[in-house]
Order: sequence, then C-alpha cells, then structure tokens
Amino acid sequence: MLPLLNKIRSGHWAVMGILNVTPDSFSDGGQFNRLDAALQHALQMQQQGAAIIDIGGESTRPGAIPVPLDEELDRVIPVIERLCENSDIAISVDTSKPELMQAAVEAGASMVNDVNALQAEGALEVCVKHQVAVCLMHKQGSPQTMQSNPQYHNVVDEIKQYLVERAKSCIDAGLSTEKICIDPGFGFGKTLENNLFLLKEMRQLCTLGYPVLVGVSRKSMFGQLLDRKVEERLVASTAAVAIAYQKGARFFRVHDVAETCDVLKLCEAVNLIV
Ligand code: 9MG
Repeated sequence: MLPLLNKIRSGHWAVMGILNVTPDSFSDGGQFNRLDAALQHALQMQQQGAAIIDIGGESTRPGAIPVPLDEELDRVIPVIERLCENSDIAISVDTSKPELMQAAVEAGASMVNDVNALQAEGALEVCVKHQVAVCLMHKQGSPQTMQSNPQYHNVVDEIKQYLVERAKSCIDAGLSTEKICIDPGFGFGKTLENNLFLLKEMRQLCTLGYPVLVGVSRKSMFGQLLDRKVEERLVASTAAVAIAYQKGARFFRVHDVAETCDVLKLCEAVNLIV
C-alpha cells in the first residue's frame, strides 16, 4: 500500500474501485454465486485500471440502516480472502468498526477507509498496531441524519481543520505520516452548494501535506444539480474528477473505473505538455 500512496504523493494518480457487498449488490444466486460475482467484478475493475479495491459491507448513503458487526464480517471477509487468493491488487476495507478493520487486515487488506475518520473506540489503535494505510474522511452528522440540515461557517476551513486534527491524532498515536490520506467527504452532511464550493476550493485541501482522496462517483449532488438518476451520472462524475485533478487531487474512489481512467489519462497528458 505504501508504494501506492508514495506514487500519489509524487504526482501520479490512482483509482480506487468501489466494491459494495451489501445484499442488494450481486443479489442473484446464493452465497457462493454472490462471492464469485464480487470477485469477478473486482478483477474486472483491476483490469480496467484500478490500483486498489475498496470493499464495504455497510451502506453509508443518507438514511442507511446500520449493520451488525457479525453480518458485516460475514459479508466482507470472505470477499477479501477470495480476492487475495486470486489477485495481488491492493485492498481497502470500507468500515468504521475496529473489529472489522482488524479481521480485514489479517485477511489481507492494506488500507482502512473510514468515513468516521477512526473516531470509534479502538479504531485508531488497530490501525497503529498494524501500521496500515488509512483514509480519514470528513462528515457532519451520521448517515441517518446528515443531509437534514448541514451547517457550516466556512465549509472548507472547517473540513481542513477537522482533517488536520484527525491526521495529527493518528500521528500522535504512532501511525507514520506517509500512511495517511484525507478526504473531504462529498455528500456527507453537505449541501449542493457546499459540495460545489469544496470542488472549487479543492487546492486548499491538496496543499495540507496529505494525499487527497475524492469520492464523487454517481453522488446525489449530480442528481440535485442536473436532475439525473443514479445511472445517468457518469458524465458529471468523470467531469468532477477532471476538475479535482486540475486542482491537485490524485486519488479517486469510483464505480466507473474504465471511464475514469480515460479521463485521468487525458488530464495527465495535458498536464505533461510544456
Ligand atoms: C464509503 N464511501 C462512500 N463515499 C465515500 C467517499 O466520498 N469517500 C470515502 N473515503 N469513502 C466513501
């Protein structure tokens, strides 16, 4: 995982492919078929250019219902094991639960993607013990309530302050600085205007000294702005990736890996022209 973050730190881009293993994803067939379908999807994203696969068993969408630990373990760990047996791609686990972080790292994950920025009791300790790479994301409120009435004095300043404080807590607890990336958390307790302002001011986040991960893929901000359904948000999602790239972001969490890689190759080629 470190080579990937170092690559990003030195200016290269990387795509994180999203692999949701909730019951509504890969829903046809029994347990084995679901596992196999998840594996095939991960391998396809690798082949399309993903450098890391982010595996999550609990939805973090607005209004999502929390999933008990046992169920999240059952959903996620077999997929990590199967992917490790079949590929050498880096794996990230999308969770806020320390027990799942621990089990996922033991099963082969090398990154923890936590929308709660390791604030759950024991989460930071697990990551320090294993010296695992982490993505610290900002959110306001919980998935159940976060979109009801988000409030900021200055959304960019508050997110910067929060992420720098969380990164410092990790470093003070013994995690090496080079293992940390940060994420403003598009759509997590943000209005459409907040999200657009964050995109516009992305450079401020990219100069804090940590790689910035951007997750805008198919998000409701595009539904609000353009009146598009989830399956109609590809163009806007990849355009937002291009804007974020131009402002310094190099790490992108996406559903549509092939299309995003095309856009990033174009951005990179333009950047390299003198
Ligand atoms: C799990 N998850 C959903 N959206 C996300 C985002 O924007 N960033 C990160 N790091 N994780 C996310």
